[in-house]
Amino acid sequence: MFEARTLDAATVARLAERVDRAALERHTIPILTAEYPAMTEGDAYAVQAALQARMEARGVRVTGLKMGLTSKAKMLQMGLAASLHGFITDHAAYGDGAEVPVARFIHPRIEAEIAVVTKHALRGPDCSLAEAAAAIDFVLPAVEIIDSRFEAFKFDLASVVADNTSAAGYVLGGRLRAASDIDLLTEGVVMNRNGQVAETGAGAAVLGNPLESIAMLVRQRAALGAEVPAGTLILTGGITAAVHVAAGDVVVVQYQQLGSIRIKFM
Ligand code: OOG
Ligand code: MG
Repeated sequence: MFEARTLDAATVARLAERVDRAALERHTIPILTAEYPAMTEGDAYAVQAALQARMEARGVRVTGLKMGLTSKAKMLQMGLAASLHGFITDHAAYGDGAEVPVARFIHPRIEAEIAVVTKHALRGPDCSLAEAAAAIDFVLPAVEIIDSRFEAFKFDLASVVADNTSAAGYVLGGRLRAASDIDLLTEGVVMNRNGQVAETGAGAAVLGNPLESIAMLVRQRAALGAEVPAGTLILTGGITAAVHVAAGDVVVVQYQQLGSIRIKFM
């Protein structure tokens, strides 16, 4: 699924450090393919894993997994037509009503997503939509905060995978629902910023069905020799294009049946 790796272990470690430092120091860096044009997606997931190890070594806790570039709106916005995955952490995990300092980020954007928590492990290169559906414990709404470490929020696939798919934080809220109580395809979302509708969409924007995003995550993890354990929080990807946020912005994301999430950026 991912092209073979071309970078040696020392280079992988150096690129992980470069991305990590940019996030910690909140400054942008050139895309990694500027220096390593032949870098593959396989290399990029190795850098992402090295980045995760660095973060965990200083006490950051991985709280789940995320899919990205799963909707046409996001693919068009970023100019990339392939879905990818990364990890999310407790570093900037917030609840409904949170006041989020924008100084924690470089040039943050937000995305309205449907999230799930699994009750069974999922594994294998052939994971189906039905298997994904059967593994869901409950569904909940999530707003992801993304923040590219790359200049002008522009990147190619290998660079953004290495940068942990721009993951920077997330806000959970709304209400938990059994998957059987929700039609994930028609679940509507309205993103308001400062009292104005910024984006609207429905669950089917995510790969035709957010469950397909979960199945694809499992297949991608399988290609890397990993599974998705029971109890994993999964963000299935932005339904609409991402929206810029700045200090003073108040965002309210309303979901049809999953409740709403309010965030104030400070
Ligand atoms: C990459 C991450 C995209 C999503 O939900 O589509 C993503 C990016 O656009 O910076 O998280
Ligand atoms: Mg996202």
